[in-house]
Amino acid sequence: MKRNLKLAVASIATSVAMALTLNAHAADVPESDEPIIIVQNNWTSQLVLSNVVGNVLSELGYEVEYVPSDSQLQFTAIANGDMHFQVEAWEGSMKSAFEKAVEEGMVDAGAHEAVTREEWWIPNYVLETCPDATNWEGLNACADQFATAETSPKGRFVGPPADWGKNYADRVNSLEMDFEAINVGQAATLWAELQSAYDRKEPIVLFNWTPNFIESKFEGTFVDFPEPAPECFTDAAWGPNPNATGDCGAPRGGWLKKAAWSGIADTWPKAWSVLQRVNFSNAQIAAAALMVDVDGMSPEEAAEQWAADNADVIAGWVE
Ligand code: TMO
Repeated sequence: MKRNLKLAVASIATSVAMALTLNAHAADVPESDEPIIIVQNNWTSQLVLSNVVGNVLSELGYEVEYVPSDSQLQFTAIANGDMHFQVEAWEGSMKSAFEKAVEEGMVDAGAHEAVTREEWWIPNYVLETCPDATNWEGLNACADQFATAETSPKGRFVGPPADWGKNYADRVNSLEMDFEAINVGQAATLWAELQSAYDRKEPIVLFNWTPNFIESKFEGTFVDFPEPAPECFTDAAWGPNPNATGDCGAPRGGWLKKAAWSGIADTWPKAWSVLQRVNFSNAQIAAAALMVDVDGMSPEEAAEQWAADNADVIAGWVE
């Protein structure tokens, strides 16, 4: 482990040094001593990859600070310049807050190649007792199988921490489902609930997303809801319930974007050129989560390991 970390640090340093030699403007970096504030959220791939990006900027000579933020309120802070960069903005849970902040001047710093989904999810053994649970109506038909003392006679949906922006109680109401959404306080509770149900093959439906480490550890399936359209949220007549808005799911092929303060380009031009090139694939994000949630590394250790495994990717950003 120690040795891996040393190699990782050495390899970031080498890629950055090579890039600096190639870059005629390198002597001007950092253009400002003001810290670049990178936002951190409360799920593991984000913590790892924000450290990866921050380490690259530090190696280039920038002052970097990490500041935790709520995944919805962060965008206003970035629009205002109170925070500067977010590596992982997810369409399924953050689209509205993201787009509102863009209207207020936040910069959409581009999409990663990763394609994302955030949705209700079941382990595959659930299909043995609830065969049509791959779609919301089939799942709803077996709602009683998911009942707990807290929710009975309704089924329990194990929902995400409240700050992830999705109000599943509204969706349950709009679709008139026999479920109650019970939010967890932190992501680790989602995985603890899943592990304990999985070990006993008990029915469970919980919030999950991809890319994540889950796909390499558990066999399961997202539950299909009506594909969202803008009218789902504005026109009650749209969707399965003619009397309600919000009667749809999250996108099945969602975007993952970077968000930036508009002042980065002028304050730290070289950093801006790097941040614009940062681009993660599904496999790279899943690997980042796995190092923490399965291998038990800290996000900081995982960032070093990730950088060692992806030195060529990082070299492409700092060119
Ligand atoms: C924002 N998240 C990936 C945890 O759904």
